[in-house]
Amino acid sequence: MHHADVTCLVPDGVIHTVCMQCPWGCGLEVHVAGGAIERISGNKRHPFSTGLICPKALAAPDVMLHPRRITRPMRRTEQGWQTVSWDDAYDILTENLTAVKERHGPKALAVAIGMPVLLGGNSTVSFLRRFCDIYGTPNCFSVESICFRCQIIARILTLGTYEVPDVTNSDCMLVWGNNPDASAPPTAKRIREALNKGAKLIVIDPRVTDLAARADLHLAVRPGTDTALALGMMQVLMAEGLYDRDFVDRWTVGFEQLARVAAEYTLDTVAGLTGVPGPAIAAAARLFAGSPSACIVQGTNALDQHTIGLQNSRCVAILQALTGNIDRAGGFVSTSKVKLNPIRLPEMMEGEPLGADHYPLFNEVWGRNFGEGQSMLLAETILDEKPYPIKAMIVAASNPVITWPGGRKLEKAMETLDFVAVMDLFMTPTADKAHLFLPAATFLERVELCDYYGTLQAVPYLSVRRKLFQVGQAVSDLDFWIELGKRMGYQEHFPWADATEALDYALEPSHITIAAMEAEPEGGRDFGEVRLGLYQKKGGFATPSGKVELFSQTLADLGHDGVPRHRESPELSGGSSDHEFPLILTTGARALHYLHSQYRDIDRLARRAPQAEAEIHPETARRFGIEEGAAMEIQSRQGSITMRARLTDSILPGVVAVPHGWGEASANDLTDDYRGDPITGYPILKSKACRVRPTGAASS
Ligand SMILES: Nc1nc2c(c(=O)[nH]1)N[C@H]1C(S)=C(S)[C@@H](COP(=O)(O)OP(=O)(O)OC[C@H]3O[C@@H](n4cnc5c(=O)[nH]c(N)nc54)[C@H](O)[C@@H]3O)O[C@H]1N2
Ligand SMILES: Nc1nc2c(c(=O)[nH]1)N[C@H]1C(S)=C(S)[C@@H](COP(=O)(O)OP(=O)(O)OC[C@H]3O[C@@H](n4cnc5c(=O)[nH]c(N)nc54)[C@H](O)[C@@H]3O)O[C@H]1N2
Ligand code: SF4
Ligand SMILES: [Mo]
Repeated sequence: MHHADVTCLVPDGVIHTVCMQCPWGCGLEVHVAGGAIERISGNKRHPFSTGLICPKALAAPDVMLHPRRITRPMRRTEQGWQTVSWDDAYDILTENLTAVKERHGPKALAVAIGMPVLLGGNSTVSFLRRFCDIYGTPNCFSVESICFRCQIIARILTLGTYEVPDVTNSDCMLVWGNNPDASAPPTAKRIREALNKGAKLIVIDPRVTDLAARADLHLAVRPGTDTALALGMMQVLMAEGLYDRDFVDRWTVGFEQLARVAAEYTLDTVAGLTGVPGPAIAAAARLFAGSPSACIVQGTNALDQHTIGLQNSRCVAILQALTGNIDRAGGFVSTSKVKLNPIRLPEMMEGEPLGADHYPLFNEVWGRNFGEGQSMLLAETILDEKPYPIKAMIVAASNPVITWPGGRKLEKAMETLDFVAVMDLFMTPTADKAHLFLPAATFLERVELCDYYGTLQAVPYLSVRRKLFQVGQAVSDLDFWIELGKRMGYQEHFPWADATEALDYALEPSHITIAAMEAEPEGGRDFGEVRLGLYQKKGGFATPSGKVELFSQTLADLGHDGVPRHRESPELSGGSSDHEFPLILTTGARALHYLHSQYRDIDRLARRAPQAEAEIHPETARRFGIEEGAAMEIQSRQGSITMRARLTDSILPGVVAVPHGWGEASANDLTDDYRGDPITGYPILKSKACRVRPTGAASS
């Protein structure tokens, strides 16, 4: 890419926009001088991020202007990649999509999206799905098959809505399977502010994270045993009468069933399962229940990617309810949502997505349809052509060959497809499988409506992402899907000239326009409210029973545990009793400077952590002859990779933590698309069996 291809679209000055270098959407100030970015700073007036900025955001111009960035469409030919015009690219797309639909029906098109599309906000995703609805395919997939959706479903099943922790006002925070200093800086900032005001902190994590080191209590749990730990805490609350009896009596169903199960989880039993000493479990239960307000700050995938993924998250919601910390300041709260015109046209789509039969709750809970297939079925379906053929795929903003468990299988499956288009900034291992490459705009080159702060934290705020630059012929994801709709002949349903017009249509019921938002001095505006005491006002919860469901009839009717129970990961039987694969593998703990497979070639980020490192306790390392800094082979039942060993006593002995997103040593070569959680079909990425040996050592 040549810098001559960069056009600045805004006057010199300070422009407010929303970061997308990771999922949190912090408010940024971009200082533009002489048509270029002079510097970027945090927007102090953005109520979600309050001025925070992290190294990834500072590197945004490096991504935008990266020499390896691709900013023109390309088609694959026998001679290699060849640049084509957008007109040609749309012709190739419409020709292939039309042919696939004629030959195999609309379901034969799969669309897979990653985080950067999800972060376009609900409206960007909805416009993309509107395209799929009209085309007729239900087969939309996203990273939510492995991330976040699981806990949303669990909270809805338990509380009727997705509620979030009100960290700012909390007296006690339980940070569970979450290292926000790496993965969620705005949350880390809020937690530290609450600590400085005197709040208590409990951390449940097999590693001593920075917050764990500061915590009043750190429970170093054996991966995959969190439900047992939670039941142990519940058992203490019940035995000692520490739960909120009034709330439980008036507003919950299933207490007796829960109590019967919890009674089985005595401190001795739980200590045996989890490795956490009984007194620490009791102390955590007492501290959590004894605080005037308390909230659980759950990570967005560490508790989900297990056989008991959904049940782990059910436990989180149940502990909130048992202590009465629902719709209450400092507990769990929800915010009102901005009113948008409906964008989806589900009545036009044909049938249900892959997985709707086996994982009905992943598809829909009580009429609330999530509109996604279970991604872990995709590779298998393509390869086996069962229950029907999938023949074309569009990948937008995702690098599943590296980031999805079973990515190599998907890579093979993609090679068999009639047509693959990938929209990205760079030539990734996934884009390398495409017939057509579509150049995407970075977040500095696109208009979007960021309406998710209420779902991430209790901040009812709307922000607009601004288009500051045009780089080459890069197009924003939203603009692409609108234009593709028109080219496919769906003008009637895509009447908008561009993203701004489409978003203005979406915003109509709220009487807000993108232009009005852009004119706001702080780059966005408040809407609605944090809804405290909602269940009292409404006289109940949005569940079938109208109460918090400690026992879930919906789960029981589908043959699952109505009350959560510990279920061992199929690969681990009682911890380290497996002689062949004696260690526990957890993958994907976040590193501040990277986002999944991204930024490895952004110098200012990569030099902070130039090499992939797997964490292992010195005692465990000694047992297997592993030395600090040496190359170590990690083998699971599915595969093996080699990674440098980092010896640290801040990880539980017997556990190996492998980061994901590294192309040369992909954690997902150790995982597969086995759908470990019977409720959601989530894969197991955090409680697998493995073994290690120094590289070069003879195979055992
Ligand atoms: N810098 C950066 N930020 C990111 C991302 C990134 O790639 N880079 N990714 C973003 C995305 S999409 C997501 S989903 C989030 C993920 O965010 P989180 O899911 O919150 O992931 P982490 O913050 O790494 O915290 C996970 C913690 O869980 C611990 N853990 C592992 N297994 C278990 C277990 O079985 N039980 C318990 N209790 N703890 C366990 C790990 O040791 C780790 O400290 O981060 C987001 N933010
Ligand atoms: N083993 C293991 N695997 C994991 C995890 C784990 O914990 N362990 N975590 C999982 C989780 S939680 C998630 S969310 C997934 C993430 O999986 P992905 O979403 O596949 O993650 P990324 O590597 O960030 O891929 C994003 C791609 O989009 C491109 N891109 C960036 N901005 C834009 C844009 O604006 N438009 C378009 N079209 N492209 C853009 C980037 O160049 C990059 O290639 O990874 C999962 N993989
Ligand atoms: S934490 Fe950093 S990368 Fe993530 S949105 Fe905020 S500033 Fe951007
Ligand atoms: Mo994620």
